[in-house]
Amino acid sequence: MLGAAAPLAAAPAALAFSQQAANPNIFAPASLPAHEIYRLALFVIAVTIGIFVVVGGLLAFAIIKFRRRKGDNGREPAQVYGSTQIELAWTVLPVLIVVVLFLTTARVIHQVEDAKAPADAVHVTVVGHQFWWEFRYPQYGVVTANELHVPVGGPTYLTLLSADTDHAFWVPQLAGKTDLIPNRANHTWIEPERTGVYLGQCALFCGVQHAHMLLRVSVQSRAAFAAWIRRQHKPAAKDPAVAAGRHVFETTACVNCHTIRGTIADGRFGPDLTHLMSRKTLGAGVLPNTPKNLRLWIENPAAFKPGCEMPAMNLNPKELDELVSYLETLR
Ligand code: HEC
Ligand SMILES: [Cu+2]
Repeated sequence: MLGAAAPLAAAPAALAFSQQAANPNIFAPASLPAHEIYRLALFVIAVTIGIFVVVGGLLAFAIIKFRRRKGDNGREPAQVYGSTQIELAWTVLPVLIVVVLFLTTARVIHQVEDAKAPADAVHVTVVGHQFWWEFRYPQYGVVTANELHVPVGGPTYLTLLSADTDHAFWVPQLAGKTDLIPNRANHTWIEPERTGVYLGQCALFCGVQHAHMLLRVSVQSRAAFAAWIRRQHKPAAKDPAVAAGRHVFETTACVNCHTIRGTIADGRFGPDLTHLMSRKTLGAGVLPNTPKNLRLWIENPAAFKPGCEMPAMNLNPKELDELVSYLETLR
């Protein structure tokens, strides 16, 4: 009963929450490759609108000019065959249009795909999981989940891997879509020009909870990004006041799936929880990260993400309270 009622109770909060960041918009680029893709899209749309107007105009002209009128004798009109000029025109023109579209597209693909990372670029390894995102910063020894932080005004290079099946990384305002494929490393990059939160989504069907595999990218000032990295780099908080909750965590299967740096928990199947409280969301964007939601999530993750890869651990209410108090200290 409780499990079934939980998503309903959580719905209004989740709704208000999704409004905190602007909806992803392919027509509002805020980063380098997204700008190039946007310009190319406008060009292609302009060309195709031109084709539509010419073809539609000729069609309308023919329909109106040669419509049946009163007093027509009802016979078929004279049939005209084989105008070399017209046939040449409607063969050569489309070929030229296709060549132009091909060349402009190839140029943008080359610009995006073959850009070399400058020495000062931030590197992030993105690992797609059913149904969440792992972000590793090898330069800084930082690992987080679902909420990517990057500096404004400089390039961040992303290496895209998958732990299970195919996923796709897509934050429309920052860059085009790039697939994450098992046993293969794909690459993309972003160079955002405005601070803010940009939303994205796994864009390749990867299983039942594919639609709950949201991406949040926080583009921060250089100083704010450096401060975030410093905080994330610290080992997990060790507050003696919540030792009981920590004990519950360390003696439950949580440790096989989750890492909390500085404890025995070093699982990599689920998100790194070392700085869980620095994240605004739980479960790749299904819930705002509040103590109440955290408790509901641990009690029964499937109430919010049916089919997700975290089991309900059947803890009693006391253990749940202690556990949540402990997790709340992981800032
Ligand atoms: C079988 C592996 C497994 C076990 C055991 C497990 N988890 Fe998870 N956990 C996951 C996975 C996978 C996710 C990601 C779910 C998703 O978003 O689809 C997750 C997500 C979470 C999250 C949300 C993190 C975030 O940033 O969104 C929290 C908090 C969490 N688990 C806590 C716990 C606690 C506490 C326990 C022990 C009571 C536990 N987990 C046991 C696999 C596990
Ligand atoms: Cu996915």
